[in-house]
Amino acid sequence: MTKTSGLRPDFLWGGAVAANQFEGGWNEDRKGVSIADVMTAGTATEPRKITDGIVPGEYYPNHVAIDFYHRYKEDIKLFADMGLNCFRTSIAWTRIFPNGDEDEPNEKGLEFYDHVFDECLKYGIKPIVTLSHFEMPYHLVEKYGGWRSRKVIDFYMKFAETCFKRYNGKVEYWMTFNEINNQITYTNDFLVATDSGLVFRNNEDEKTREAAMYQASHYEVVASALAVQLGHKINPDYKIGSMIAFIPLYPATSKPEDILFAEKASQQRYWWEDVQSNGEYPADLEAYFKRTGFRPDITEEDRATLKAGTVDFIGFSYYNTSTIEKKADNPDYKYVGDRESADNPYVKKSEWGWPIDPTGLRNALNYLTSHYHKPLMIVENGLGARDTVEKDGSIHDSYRIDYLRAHIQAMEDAVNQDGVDLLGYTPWGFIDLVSAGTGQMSKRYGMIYVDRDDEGNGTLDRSKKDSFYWYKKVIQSNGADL
Ligand code: P53
Repeated sequence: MTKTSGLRPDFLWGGAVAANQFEGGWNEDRKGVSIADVMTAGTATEPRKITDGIVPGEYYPNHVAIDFYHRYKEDIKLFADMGLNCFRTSIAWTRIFPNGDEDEPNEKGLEFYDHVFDECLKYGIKPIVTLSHFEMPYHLVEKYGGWRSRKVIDFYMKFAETCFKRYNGKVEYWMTFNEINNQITYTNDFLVATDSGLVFRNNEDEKTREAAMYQASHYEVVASALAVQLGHKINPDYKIGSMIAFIPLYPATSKPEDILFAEKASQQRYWWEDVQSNGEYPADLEAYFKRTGFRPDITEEDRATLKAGTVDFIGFSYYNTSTIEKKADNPDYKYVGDRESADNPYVKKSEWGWPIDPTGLRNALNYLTSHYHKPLMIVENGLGARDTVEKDGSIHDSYRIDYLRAHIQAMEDAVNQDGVDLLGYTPWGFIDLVSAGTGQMSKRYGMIYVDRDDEGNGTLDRSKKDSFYWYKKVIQSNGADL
């Protein structure tokens, strides 16, 4: 008998990217400027700048990215060669509505995704589409303050409706917002700008940022719930999911306060999923709003919308765990992100400081299943690492294979031993692309190499790394041959 992985026979094996990090063609065929288009390049320690519009002389790595816009045919052929049966990408909002508040969509932008999806389907690759992945129109940021404004719900809905109708018959799986919960770290300029178009240029204090984050988040979960309902009306077979950045939070010690803190911090980090999956705000957040006097604009009608628009599945990214500590100056058990973190001596870290913890993925799958009881999809996972190209052009990325193998094994354990209902696995940046967090090319996740460096030099030629051949074999065996 041949070995089987225990994964469902129709398991979705793919790879994931986002339009702004890999398409390029940033101002072609009437595409508008997105929030990602005004971000410069940074490093592991130096943050990307968010400039006030496009500033001449600055380098914006997402403008050309890896030029998928002009190379999609050859690229999709490579994806097919790898054996993918699905491909997760996003639709650049600014290709469809360049400013975000137009009445009519841009036909050229719509055509581009027709071509991309048709090309995928030709090879039996199912597109899995995120509507909003860090690329809201910059015009909406400037004119409306991003998702601070309720009006943005209508603009988003117009975009969603246009996509749901146009790609009916081509796309079955959708996600409404990418990593909607990154903004819990509202102290970080990048994370609130990419999630919600919140830009703070006047050194706003933490309270102001926090209030803006909760308001923006509320409008987003309402928009998500409306999109779920509308999508199902347009095509009852659509599977529409949420997408959160899942980072299991470990207590630094067994001190009771640390254990409680891990729980309280998870509540703060994951309430978006409670709303999108369960259709209502969790008790601890309602209590927090009361206690602190935050009063987001949440109407009774909004609450009914949330209840009626719960998601069909949960998409999530998993890269690492985080270990946190209840510090003495944190009586309110507040969790923002980095500043509560503690060292974990039991896990190694990547060059960019991200802990490497495959067991954490099994933990994530268990947590999500026991909290929400919905089918799950791992829509991002991977290792950002520097690669060396040998004289003969080969790339021996055994570190990446080791990372992916251990994580796939953990996910199979979760399915076989824990009964998790898992739809698919799409490792992040399976073709090298621009890092979101740093804007670098050198932080590579790919199994396909792209010849481009952090300054924008290189031929943009594609080549296969060792991991390409390895992953192909994994897919062919439906995960049995790791
Ligand atoms: P990069 C923060 C925390 C977790 C995931 O990230 C994150 C971020 C933002 O940096 O982003 C997701 O490129 C995101 C992708 C991103 C990927 O993880 O910073 O959905 O767009 O590229 C990896 O190494």
